[in-house]
Amino acid sequence: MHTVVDTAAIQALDTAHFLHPFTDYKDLATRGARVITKAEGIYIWDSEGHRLLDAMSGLWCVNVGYGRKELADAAHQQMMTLPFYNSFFQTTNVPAVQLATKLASLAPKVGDRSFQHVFYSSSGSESNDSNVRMVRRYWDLLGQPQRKVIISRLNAYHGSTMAGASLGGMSGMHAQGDLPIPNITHIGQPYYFENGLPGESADAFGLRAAHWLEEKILEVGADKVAAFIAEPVQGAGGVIIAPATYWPEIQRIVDKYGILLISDEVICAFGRLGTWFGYEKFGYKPDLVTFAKAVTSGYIPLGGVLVGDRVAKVLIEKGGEFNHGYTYSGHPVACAVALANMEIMEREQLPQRVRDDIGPYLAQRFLEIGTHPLVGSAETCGFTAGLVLVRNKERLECFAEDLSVGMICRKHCFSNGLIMRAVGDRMIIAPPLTMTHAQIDEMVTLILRCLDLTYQEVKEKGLLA
Ligand code: PXG
Repeated sequence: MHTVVDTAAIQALDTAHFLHPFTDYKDLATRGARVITKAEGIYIWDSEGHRLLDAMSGLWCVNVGYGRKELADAAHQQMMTLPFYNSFFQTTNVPAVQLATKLASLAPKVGDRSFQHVFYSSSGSESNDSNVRMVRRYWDLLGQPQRKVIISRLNAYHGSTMAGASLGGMSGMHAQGDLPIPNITHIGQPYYFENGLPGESADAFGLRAAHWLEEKILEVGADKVAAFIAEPVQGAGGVIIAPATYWPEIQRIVDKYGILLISDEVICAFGRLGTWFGYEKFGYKPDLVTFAKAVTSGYIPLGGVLVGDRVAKVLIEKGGEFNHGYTYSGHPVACAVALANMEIMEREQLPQRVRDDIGPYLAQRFLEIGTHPLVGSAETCGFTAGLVLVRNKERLECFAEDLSVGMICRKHCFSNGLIMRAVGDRMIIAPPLTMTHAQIDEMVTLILRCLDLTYQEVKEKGLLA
């Protein structure tokens, strides 16, 4: 299907009527938005006919790739059967029940903890708002209403609603929103490249970073802490992968103080790390698991929380109404698409494929990327990866932030048919899990070309050291 679009006309209407998320409106109005018109497999096309390899899966969403007829068919069929009904007043619908059952069967049991229940929303942000509400309800029901404080991490991303942005550790978001809301506090992130001390091993750093949690618990007062929330791998923060020692020590600490552990897997669930869920990869035991994005491969909005037995048991057995929920909680069309998406992932064994085949292959190709003169560190975890642009490779010296070298690199990526995200000077990818080896090679060739072009540009500008 060829889509003909009058780019200038759409751009003018875009500027006139559409306020985009996270956008400098004045700046966008001067250049006009890139109009994306169609997608197939791992590629997207803009209205000028340029094809781009989408190494970000939309925005960490399209794990099964674009153009899956099965997902469209599932939506069509469900819309013709029951396009909507709410699940408030003691009603339910078949796809919502089936999906909750499916997710409960996919989420691995860890130790004595399993996930038998799902609370639905339509996004990651809403799901984390639900987490705040649910965690507080849990402690209230247990007669410990003073346990209100949720500890999170700096540079975490947990969404953009008032609670989501508060849980997140993005200083720019806090500054604009008078955030965080009360009873949310942050510790440092386990980012070895930036926070490791000279001579300190990654493992020693991982333990030190985990101990920040214990220090914060003691500072707040152990009886006031309700939960700790973290992403298995920090996605929007720049694909920050904690050292191996981090998660076991975090688990020891949350167990010691009896606080709930929330694993925000909006990015890491559904095969991204080579497992169905991120906690599985690192072997920790969350009480609540946030999901969204790839649950439908982004084809339709859906989010939610896997509620572990510890929390579900209290909510159910103690009774009383939980005064929280959304019009679209358990939306039948979204759940039907998610079920079809799970079927594709299971049939094509996408998590296993990431673990045993394309993940290791990407890791191998990233070793090569790591040797590039502009790259200070290059790491992968499953099928996501991050690299740091540095002005001096030997001394691992970073560029000044205001030079925005990451944006220079991103500009070259766009011009060369590659979608790669810049988080400061970290360049990151999270491609569809359907990529072939040949497509990984094609992506790596593009990445290397864009790194070369960036290197040349910063060299010419005299920015290297
Ligand atoms: N938690 C995590 C871990 C996320 O990555 C959210 C919650 C919020 O989800 P919603 O559906 O409300 O957007 C996210 C979203 C980026 C980027 O630039 C990442 C996200 C959203 C927007 C941009 O990498 N992640």
